[in-house]
Amino acid sequence: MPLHIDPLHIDVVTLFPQMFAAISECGISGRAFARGQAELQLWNPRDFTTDNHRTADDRPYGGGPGMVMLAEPLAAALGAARARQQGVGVIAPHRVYLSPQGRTLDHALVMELAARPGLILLAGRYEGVDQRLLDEQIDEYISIGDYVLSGGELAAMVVIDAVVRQLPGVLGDADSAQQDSFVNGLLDYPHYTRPEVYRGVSVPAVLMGGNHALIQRWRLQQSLLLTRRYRPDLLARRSMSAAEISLLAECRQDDQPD
Ligand code: 9D3
Repeated sequence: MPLHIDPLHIDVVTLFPQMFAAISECGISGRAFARGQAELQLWNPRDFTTDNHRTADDRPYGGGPGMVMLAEPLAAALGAARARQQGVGVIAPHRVYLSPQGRTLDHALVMELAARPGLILLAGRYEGVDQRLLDEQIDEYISIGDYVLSGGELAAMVVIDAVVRQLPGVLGDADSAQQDSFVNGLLDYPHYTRPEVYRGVSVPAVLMGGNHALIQRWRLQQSLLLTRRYRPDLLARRSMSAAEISLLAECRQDDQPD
């Protein structure tokens, strides 16, 4: 076992650095940052303004609603982030702008990001960012789905949470990332814990029997049935083994999970 693995270096440029306490101080990602498996640095473009009002945005040329983030404070903040990464040995950090126009985040993209030595994430506010800054400084645009957020921060946190849990050593053997749903291309099976009977509803008998081969078979069958019902698109993108086909065929109509 290696004594220490290079941390993933993450820098975020944001007008709301306080929001990132949600991932830096809590849960699995919080523990990964505390252990030094990943490193998070936050840069506020307002700290790189030069006027008395610390102006970070202005009205759009051509008119229209809302405000646009100024290129210069963002360029200065991104430059500080890049210099910081180069100082820890990341020669060319991957620069991401969180944007509704971006490539939609999925497991494959999460794994691509987790394999990089360093990430710089730019979270926008208002209507967006001056296009010249994006053209000059950004490698990839990423969206987290087709709905409107108030800014890029929550999207950046989604990306960071999903990426950090894939880093080697972040999850214990028990809930290894290999067992996560979407790794095998299926939805998760249902889970049960005490009590054995809750409001008159029993835990499925197979889970109480202690036959681990049978339990494994039941769980895979539940995953297949749930995926067929709720996410047939996932099944279509994935090849099926003979064993899986027969597990699905076993309960064509009845015995379906909710
Ligand atoms: C409602 C305003 N929109 C049309 C005029 C443009 C718009 C600007 C800024 C829409 C959203 C945002 C803020 N969103 C993000 O920064 C964002 C986002 C999102 O809204 N949905 C999904 N993924 C992402 S990543 C960044």
